[in-house]
Amino acid sequence: MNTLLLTGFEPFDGDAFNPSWAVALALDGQRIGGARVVAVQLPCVFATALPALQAALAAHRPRWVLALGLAGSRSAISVERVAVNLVDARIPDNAGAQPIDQPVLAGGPAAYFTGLPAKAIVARLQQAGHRAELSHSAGSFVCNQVFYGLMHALAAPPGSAASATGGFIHLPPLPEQAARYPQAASMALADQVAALRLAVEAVAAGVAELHTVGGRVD
Ligand code: PCA
Repeated sequence: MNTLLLTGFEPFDGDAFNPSWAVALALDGQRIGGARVVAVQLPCVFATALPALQAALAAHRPRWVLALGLAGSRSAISVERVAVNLVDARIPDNAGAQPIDQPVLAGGPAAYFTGLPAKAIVARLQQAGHRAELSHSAGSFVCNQVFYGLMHALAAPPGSAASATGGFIHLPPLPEQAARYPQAASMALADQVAALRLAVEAVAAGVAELHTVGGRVD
């Protein structure tokens, strides 16, 4: 059975929770559609997040990769469409580093698009009653760095098939985090887990991207 690597982050900015790791852990070891889910936690540290991701890719050789992170200002599950080659940290990471105006990868392309069928995932989640939306910016903190590094790692060398399909999904805060993120509506862990199960199912089933004409999915 093919492996789907599901990554989540440790808490950051002095918080005690990160829904991205709670959701990944809840789905760890499950068989969803044709995928066996393996959860791996990534440090919220610029210097070590990508090496940890690379190690997980090498150890598990996944067919699919879904990287998750918290977006404290968002009220909906946000399927990210584009990773940019930019690090511009608003707050220090968990090692106290706060890099400003740096590339993720010197000399790399300006951006990568997700490999996920982003609109199809959003549509499925919305049909199931979840708050879900497309996002065109994963920010410029550790999540975007991991998203960019993931897409770079998965980019097929010329003439060869891509090794895995992957992308990034941001999650809203948990109810326990509501006071910390008053600008967002929180979402219960059970709902986040149910939504991500649907997303995993869609990715593992290889659903085609939706191209709506006149009926935007957002
Ligand atoms: N969210 C942060 C980093 C880790 C996380 O879960 C971000 O959006 O960059």
